Amino acid sequence: MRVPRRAGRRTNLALLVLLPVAFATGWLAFGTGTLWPARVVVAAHAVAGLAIVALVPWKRLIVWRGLTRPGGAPVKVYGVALGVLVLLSLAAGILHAYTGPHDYFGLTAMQIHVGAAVAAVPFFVAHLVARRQRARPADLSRRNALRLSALLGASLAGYAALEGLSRLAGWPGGRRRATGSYETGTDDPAAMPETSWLFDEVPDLDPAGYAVTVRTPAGTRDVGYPELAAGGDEVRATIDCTGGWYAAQTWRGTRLDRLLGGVPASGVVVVTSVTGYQRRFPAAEAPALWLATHAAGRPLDAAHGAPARLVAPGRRGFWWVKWVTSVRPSPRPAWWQSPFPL
Ligand SMILES: Nc1nc2c(c(=O)[nH]1)N[C@H]1C(S)=C(S)[C@@H](COP(=O)(O)O)O[C@H]1N2
Ligand SMILES: [Mo]
Repeated sequence: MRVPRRAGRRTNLALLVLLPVAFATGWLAFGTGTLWPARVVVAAHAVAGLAIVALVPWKRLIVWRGLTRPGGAPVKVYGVALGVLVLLSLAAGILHAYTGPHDYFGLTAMQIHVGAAVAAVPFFVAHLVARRQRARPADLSRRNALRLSALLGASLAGYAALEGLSRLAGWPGGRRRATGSYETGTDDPAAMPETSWLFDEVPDLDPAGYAVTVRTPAGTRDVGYPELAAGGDEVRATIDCTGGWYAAQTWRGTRLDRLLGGVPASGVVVVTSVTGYQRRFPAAEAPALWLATHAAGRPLDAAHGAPARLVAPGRRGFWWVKWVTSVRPSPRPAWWQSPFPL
């Protein structure tokens, strides 16, 4: 089958917009911890993804035309690699969303989804360079805008149908949270996955010799484990890992404003782990952050941050610094950090 030229160009233009949108909304979803914004961002991500799926039959024809043209072997390889990675990412994303958090070849569907998307980026760039097109006035025509809107409308309807169906039919996807995560280990901390962002290893810390260094304008103080463990501040909060799982626990420990002797008038607090991992928070958030020693009435275990870890309700799991060694102010702004841990 042949694809009419103009339809081909429209398909390519739509993909040129949709692939970066899908990529960006995916990262945005990782940054969103509270439920209503997450619902919107995840829906946008899903709609972009389903619109790409809808274009696959068209793109297949364009790809076929390109591959049967003679010459240009490296360019063809980049293009095919891009196609394979995008299809892999789409498939893994859909599997995660509707069939539950399963492993494939030793990786979670979410890891494959994200990994394939990140790996596709250089091929996307190479493909754009190799198949460079000049912009034409007709690209931004009313007609093209209408067609893209129709495509997005149909994708939104498809997404709504899939969501409705997964709830009605009891598919695993119906149980996932607005962020896309599945419940694992609520009120049973031992059943929570032990998650490290990349390379941190669980340190072996003896509570007897353990203290958290708390620095305030008034001075520096080492707060030992007995004092931390006696903290009576309880909070019910949900840890939600970008890896695709969440768990609600009743955490107990000391609220950060109490630890700091009040809410700092301004500035930033840096919470640092024994491993060197750290996150920065606006100091005004101190009353909404906890240094927890207990979950579900039991001391934390080593993998989950013992002796003390941060509890940051409404923020994704990577903010919940484990094995905290210090809490201190910083002169640099809160946004002065990589949006995701590196
Ligand atoms: N020091 C340190 N803290 C960390 C991490 C880490 O790798 N190192 N991983 C973070 C991530 S990505 C998540 S989801 C949670 C996981 O907590 P858990 O292992 O108790 O489930 O801890 C966070 N705190
Ligand atoms: Mo995580």
